[in-house]
Amino acid sequence: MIIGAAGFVGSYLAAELMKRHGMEVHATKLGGEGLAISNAQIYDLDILNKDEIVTLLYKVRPDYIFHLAAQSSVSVAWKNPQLTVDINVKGSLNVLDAVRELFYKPRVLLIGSGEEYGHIREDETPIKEDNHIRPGNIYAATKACQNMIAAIYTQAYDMHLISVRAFNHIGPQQSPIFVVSDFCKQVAEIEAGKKAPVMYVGNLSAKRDFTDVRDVARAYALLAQKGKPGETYNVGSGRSYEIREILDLIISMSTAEIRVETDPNKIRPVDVPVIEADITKLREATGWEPEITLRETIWEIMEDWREKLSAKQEG
Ligand code: A2R
Repeated sequence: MIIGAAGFVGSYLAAELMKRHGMEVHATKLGGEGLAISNAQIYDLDILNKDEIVTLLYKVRPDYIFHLAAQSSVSVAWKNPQLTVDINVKGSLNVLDAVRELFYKPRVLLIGSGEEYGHIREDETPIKEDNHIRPGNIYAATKACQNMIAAIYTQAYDMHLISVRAFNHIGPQQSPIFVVSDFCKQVAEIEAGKKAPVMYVGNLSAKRDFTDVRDVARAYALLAQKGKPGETYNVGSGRSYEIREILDLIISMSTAEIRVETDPNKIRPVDVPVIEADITKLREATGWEPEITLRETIWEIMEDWREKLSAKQEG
């Protein structure tokens, strides 16, 4: 069962579980959201309502639960901390309490974030799971809280809860509020003549660890099966790139003449200089390695935006 499957990761994870692992997938979405996954059962579920979760779990009786439902935006978390705490802490606790009431013990994968580490010092890079966490925003604090509750519940109630800390993931269909999708969308708009040939960028010197969403989905499927309950695993590529390098790569994939300008709105007040995951623990537990290169992913994201824009023009 995938809880919160209407977001970016959900349909990639569903495809991975069905195709590579032969699993029967049941997926949930919020009432107002649209979601179609072929061969999967879809249910409406609001994780703020624990009784709804209990009823659904008794009906489906999943062996594995992937809990993706979240308020996943750092900027929305600043604007609406109450909602973020409700969904990410109370909602996750509802899921865990519902699982605790079951008569059997499914394996549950809880998705946290590399953001939990907060300001990473240079000597802590690449960062390991047992490093100090110093969450620097409300989103990060809620995910750190989810992680702590999972560790406590695993011990106290002998539950099979596995936590991950996911680093930046990218791929076709991601919202353009995230940097790579934003840059690719801007290039596609310039190519389509919908925008002046100027790219607006934020801080280009930050280094981040990017992984293709399909590689991330593969890691989640493996960790749900092979991860150790009560443990936390980083999911990233283990390598960081400067945003400037990514920008150059994206621009090199276009024949358009593009000028680059800084947009002060895209500069964050505090930005961590380098975020890079140590993925030794994930490798050792599952044998996972990233398979899709940054260049391949970026090319697909560009093509996806080009198609979307030309479909719009034709329509
Ligand atoms: O906020 P919306 O309308 O996009 O819906 C999100 C949904 N969601 C909920 N589901 C059930 N009950 C709720 N009360 C509730 N509130 C929000 O969870 C969205 O469809 C889904 C999460 O998807 P994304 O925000 O696209 O996250 P993504 O990229 O799929 O990442 C999955 C996980 C999240 O835990 C992130 O925090 C983490 O990976 O990085």
